Amino acid sequence: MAEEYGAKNIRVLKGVESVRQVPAMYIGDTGIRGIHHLFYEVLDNSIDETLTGNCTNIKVTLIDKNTLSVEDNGRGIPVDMHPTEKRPAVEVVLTVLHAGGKFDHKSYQVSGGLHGVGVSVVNALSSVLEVEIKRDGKIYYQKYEKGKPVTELQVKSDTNETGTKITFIPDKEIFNTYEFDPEIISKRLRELAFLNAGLKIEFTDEVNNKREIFQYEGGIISYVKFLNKIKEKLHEEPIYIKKEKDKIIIEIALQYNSGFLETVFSFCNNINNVEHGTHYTGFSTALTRAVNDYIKKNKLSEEKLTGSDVKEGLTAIISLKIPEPQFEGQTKTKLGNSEIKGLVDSVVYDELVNYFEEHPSVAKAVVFKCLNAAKAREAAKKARELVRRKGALESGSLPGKLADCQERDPSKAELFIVEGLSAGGSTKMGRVREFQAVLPLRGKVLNVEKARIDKVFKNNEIVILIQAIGTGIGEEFDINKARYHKIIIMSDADSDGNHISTLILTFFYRYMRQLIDAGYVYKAVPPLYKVTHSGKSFYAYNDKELDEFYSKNGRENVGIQRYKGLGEMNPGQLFETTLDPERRYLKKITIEDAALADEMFTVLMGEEVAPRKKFIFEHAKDVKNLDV
Ligand code: 0RA
Repeated sequence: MAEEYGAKNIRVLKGVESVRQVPAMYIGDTGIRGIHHLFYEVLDNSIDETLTGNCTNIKVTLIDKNTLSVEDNGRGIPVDMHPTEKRPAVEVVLTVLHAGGKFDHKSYQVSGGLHGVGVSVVNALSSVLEVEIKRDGKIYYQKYEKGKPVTELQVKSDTNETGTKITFIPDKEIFNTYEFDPEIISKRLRELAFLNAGLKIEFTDEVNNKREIFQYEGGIISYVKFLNKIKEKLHEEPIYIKKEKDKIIIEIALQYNSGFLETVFSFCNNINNVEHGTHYTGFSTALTRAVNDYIKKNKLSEEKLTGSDVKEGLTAIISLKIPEPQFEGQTKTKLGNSEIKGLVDSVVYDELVNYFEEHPSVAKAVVFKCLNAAKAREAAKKARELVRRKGALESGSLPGKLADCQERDPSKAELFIVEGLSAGGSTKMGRVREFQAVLPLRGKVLNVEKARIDKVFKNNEIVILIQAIGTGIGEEFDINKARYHKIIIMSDADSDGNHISTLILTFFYRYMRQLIDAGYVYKAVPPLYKVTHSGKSFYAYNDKELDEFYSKNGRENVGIQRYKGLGEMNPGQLFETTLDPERRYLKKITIEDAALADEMFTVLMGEEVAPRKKFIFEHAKDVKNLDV
């Protein structure tokens, strides 16, 4: 008996050690992504209880910057003795890699990619993990450190509830970043609430004293409405499709808006498939065929629409549940199951043909919109050829306005996009020429909202920007040709500055989104004040920093210089505060930041009056500096 116990323990230790030796193999990396991966992993288990109809409520609490807890009201991890392991089942689940079989209770697997590695991996990579289980009338508790139990499974008290609560701290010996980001957590929770209609998710952020509750009875229909909230819709209600076949559940919601952008998110088993996959391809072919058939049948045009024509202004969520998904691609989230393409294609085609028959006014509005897109496509092709003939999109030819750096390795090179020629001048003088390039842009660039892609290509400042970045655009876009891996937007905190940075972000969001996805786009954060006190001076980057200074030193004999614009700083100051990698603040632009810029743009520059007023009202603080 003793020997058996020993052998089993060695197996556990080996498991824990191998995870701790090569953590990246299990969770991708050991930075900010890695610790959030731990969170996703724990959360996946609770979501799985939801998928099997056993859980209605999930509570996530950020207890301090390093400590997160996830609680569900599911069945609770089993606590009975494992027949062969001779330990409580929960201990097996939490210590044995891929516990598998009976204890791998997942109905819709997420393995195959980086997901689904199991909670034992989270345990191995946490300095502390505590589990609390409500089951069989009792509350059980056990504590682990670095994947090893440090207490027995103990009964704490009685209860008539069921559920599991896991609290963990990522191990500082493993991770080089270990602070959770409430925005990343919140985004994922909202997404999961949309994807699982009715599920209630509460997020309590005790660090910032905030609470959010996500619950959407409409599920992905609500998601589409949310994404189209401030857009002008072509039809009031999203089109909704739901079909189940051979344990595969297909759920799709779509709605057109009057814009030009495709916003289609694909999911499989609640995982966002950023590179899409066979479900998206099936959907895309079905949509194209259904629209083309409708045009032909009703003799509306001779034109044959392409896949991109029918996706202009389309907002859609594709969400599939598949028992055994295969994931591939760079991000290991591209759905690969080949049988899914045909299945989704036939379901979507049948449903859309019916829908168009029953809703002729919607069908006509969609067809009209798609035919317009086809015309624009032809125009864009001509415009792009014109630009190419000018040599602008070819690599090798660089714009004269660009003060390039000497560094040729893109991962070490930075590009500062600076508003206005005078700030551009100081930046050129203050920069480190070895690896920092400067591109000054003139005042107002162009209104990307009203301009279709053909107009965008004709704008000189935009062409220069594309040239400098080096990736090309549209079908020719190639992220590997990016000349800089840090593209830093530097603008004043006034109305013109905000305008130009919103505009550039909107442009990136719509036409070069991969730059944002790759994490190449940043915003420089120049200081707001220079504070001088007792012969020393320092910079305050926001009002909070200034207040903190006041509360330590009082307000007597303090000199304050408020910077209104970058132009007020001399090249030396600009270097110290905004350019020097050792001292500057940079904000990495996420896709959400860019989407917000796009939203601002749509509302502030677009034509719809009512949402514009509403938006300005709701975001009065954020937009006070924009000229409207
Ligand atoms: C194994 C088996 C069963 C449930 C679970 C694990 C389970 C794990 C986690 C992790 C977080 N929350 C969870 N909830 C449940 C099935 C139990 C049964 O059949 O009663």
